[in-house]
Amino acid sequence: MQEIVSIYIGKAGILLGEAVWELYCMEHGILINGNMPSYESETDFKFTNFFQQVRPAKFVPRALFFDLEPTYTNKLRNGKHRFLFNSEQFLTGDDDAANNFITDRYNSGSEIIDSMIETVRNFTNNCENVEGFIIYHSAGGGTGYCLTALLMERLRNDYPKKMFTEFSIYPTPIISPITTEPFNAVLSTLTSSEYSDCCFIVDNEAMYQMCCSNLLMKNPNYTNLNRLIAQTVSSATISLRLESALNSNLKELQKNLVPLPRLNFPYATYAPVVPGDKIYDITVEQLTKSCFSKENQMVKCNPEYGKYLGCCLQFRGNVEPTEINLAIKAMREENSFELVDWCPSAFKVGVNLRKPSFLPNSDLAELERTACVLSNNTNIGDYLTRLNQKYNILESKNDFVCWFKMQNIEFAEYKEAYDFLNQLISDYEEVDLDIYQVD
Ligand SMILES: Nc1nc2c(ncn2[C@@H]2O[C@H](COP(=O)(O)OP(=O)(O)OP(=O)(O)O)[C@@H](O)[C@H]2O)c(=O)[nH]1
Ligand SMILES: [Mg+2]
Repeated sequence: MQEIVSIYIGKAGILLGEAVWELYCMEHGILINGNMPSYESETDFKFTNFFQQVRPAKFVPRALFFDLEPTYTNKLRNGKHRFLFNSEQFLTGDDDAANNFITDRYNSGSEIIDSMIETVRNFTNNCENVEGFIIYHSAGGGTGYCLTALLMERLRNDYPKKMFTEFSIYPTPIISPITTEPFNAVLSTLTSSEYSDCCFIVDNEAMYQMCCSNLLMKNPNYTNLNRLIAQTVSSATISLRLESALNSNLKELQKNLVPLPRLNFPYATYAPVVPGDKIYDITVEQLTKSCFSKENQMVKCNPEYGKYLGCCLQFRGNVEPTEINLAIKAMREENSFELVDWCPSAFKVGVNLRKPSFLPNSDLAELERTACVLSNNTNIGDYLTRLNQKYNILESKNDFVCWFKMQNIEFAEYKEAYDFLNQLISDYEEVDLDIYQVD
């Protein structure tokens, strides 16, 4: 058994975690108290890499929740999933970093970090052979950025052979008015490059627009966003939780998506995103096409540009392999996607025949088949350039810079992260132009 431990940090991480585990439980026939009524008839027990079996038909998520303050962990512990988790899976301080990286790092974060490491250690001691960690957090939040950075630095050191995957939620002023978030997001990108094998960017702006345009919501809230992200995360991880010929573990996922270690920022596209009240049937060809359309991307990047360094198309539900072959052939004939020349095997396809599950009162139409593309495409450079521009606008506003400059060391760190971001953008550009040099 190769266990995968999920870690949720800060408010966004924890609230997303709640939506993700609600969906995982439904998918594996586990009730909100951890009991599995269909235990006797279950045939595929691979999911126990995500759920610890504590009694024959009772399961506990392999998940940990960390925050500097207790509001959101308390919400989860006292909410409808209170019997799903144990108290050892939560650790909080009693502070809030108010989106301030420096306060976090040097005060509350450094106080709690040793206890976090001990919590992870105790948890992994109950596992046979942990394959790796999946870490969920916001890149813009003080805790989401800083505590994650501290934790990853320490875990990388303590678990050098394990895989580290992230789902990192990037900020947008449309839903969060906190002006310093692009600073934290730039820093977070550097941390992900240093410590993560594979960091999926989740852009809140793209998620918000998907809720408005595809799901016809007027004012989507975080619950709506999280439920949509959870659906995508579930498709991205289904091959890890059930027997699968494609991406059956974190190592293979990373190998398929990150052929060059520095360029480790893939994103996901999920389809179809259509409202729950719609009666909808979709052909495999339409489904495949929607998986490569801008409207369904978790990060807005122009799909007409860019080359794939890696691309995994994962179908779920009632899908025939012959239909898939025809759909891919049609796409190839349209010449609508381009792979980097040096990696012609970068396009992979997987199918999981189980019908996809949907959360109760799902915003999404409950369909017989869905698909998800995980891709590392040079067009992520568009998004990183926009992040860079946000950083520049912020930097040009003197108020913040004065404040940061007073803290010499920290400003140097911001500068290093900013330079790194520019390098990353130009690396992706060079791959696109086929002039990238591997060092
Ligand atoms: N998708 C999603 N984004 C969220 C959610 N909550 C907050 N965010 C985003 O996360 C960023 C703020 O980070 P939080 O996670 O709220 O804060 P934190 O990590 O707890 O850090 P502190 O500032 O120290 O409290 C902003 O960009 C928010 O838009 C959520 O439930 N879902
Ligand atoms: Mg917080």
